[in-house]
Amino acid sequence: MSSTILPTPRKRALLTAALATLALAATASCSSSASPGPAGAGGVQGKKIAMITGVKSDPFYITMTCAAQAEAKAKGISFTADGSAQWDVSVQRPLIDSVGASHPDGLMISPVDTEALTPSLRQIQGSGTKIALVDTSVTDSSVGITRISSDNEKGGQVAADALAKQMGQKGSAIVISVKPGISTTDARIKGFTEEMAKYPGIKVLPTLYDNDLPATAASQIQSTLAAHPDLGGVFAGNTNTGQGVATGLAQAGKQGVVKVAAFDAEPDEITALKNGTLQVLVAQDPAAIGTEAVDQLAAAFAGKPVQASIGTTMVAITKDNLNDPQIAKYVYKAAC
Ligand code: T6T
Repeated sequence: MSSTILPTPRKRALLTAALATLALAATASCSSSASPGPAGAGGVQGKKIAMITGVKSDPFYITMTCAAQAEAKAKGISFTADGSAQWDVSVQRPLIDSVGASHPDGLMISPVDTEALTPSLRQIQGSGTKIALVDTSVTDSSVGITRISSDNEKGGQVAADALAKQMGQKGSAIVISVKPGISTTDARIKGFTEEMAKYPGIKVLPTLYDNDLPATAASQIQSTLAAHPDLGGVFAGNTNTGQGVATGLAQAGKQGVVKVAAFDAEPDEITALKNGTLQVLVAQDPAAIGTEAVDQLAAAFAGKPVQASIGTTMVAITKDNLNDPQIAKYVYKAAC
């Protein structure tokens, strides 16, 4: 099987999987701020962008931050980045409020909830800061001058088709994700469950939520195996869930027996793909999300047109295409 790129006008493409293996290593830590580089084009030099990610230590957001930082430097824009210690409104809100009080020219943010943080974001926007919603978003469409993310519902559909194939279109499957109320992972679950309905031989069990804690996902997998010995497949909704599911299956001695499609492609997931604990990774392009967000904010600073919505590429990675350079570039970094 060979992977095929589906070219689309807006970099929204989904590569279907083939099979290969790639060794990937993460490198030294990513600095969380950068002073401007050479004079930026478009009169944006000296502008300030602050970034707040969903979880600071998450390689998805590290990869996004590294790219945003580089793009800001190239444009002569000051850049600072921070993120929650964990996926929690009560942790992210103080970060948002303190960044808001500094009145940056632009704020790139991945809100950890579609509703709870909207009042803070409205207040920041009202005081003149331009907001780019990156990866996750909020229900209130008046928040943000641009929204940049993967097509998460499509990613869930691809995970369903890939997992059904791995399972031989029969048996029980379960979705484990972070928590309800996250725009991205909710869309993945929607896409996955709707697509899986096309496979009558597969029974999808009720979704479990791990609060983005790998240890919780590991124990949930083991208790699911105890209750459903016929469990044949798992859809893991993001990096930490993919990590935890891999750990839980290894602890239960079920690597490769229970098939897994997981979102994202951080180093531990790549390791699990290589050792056969995970079978398919739906990788996003967080670097493109970060770069596009800086570009859109820079356009806004310069009074140029801004694209309200940008979809970025996703890639289905398996053991057989991991050596393909066109695929390898989508593996996330654990540091810049
Ligand atoms: O899957 C990504 C991101 O797209 C999602 O919104 C939250 O989880 C991740 O950050 C990976 O942990």
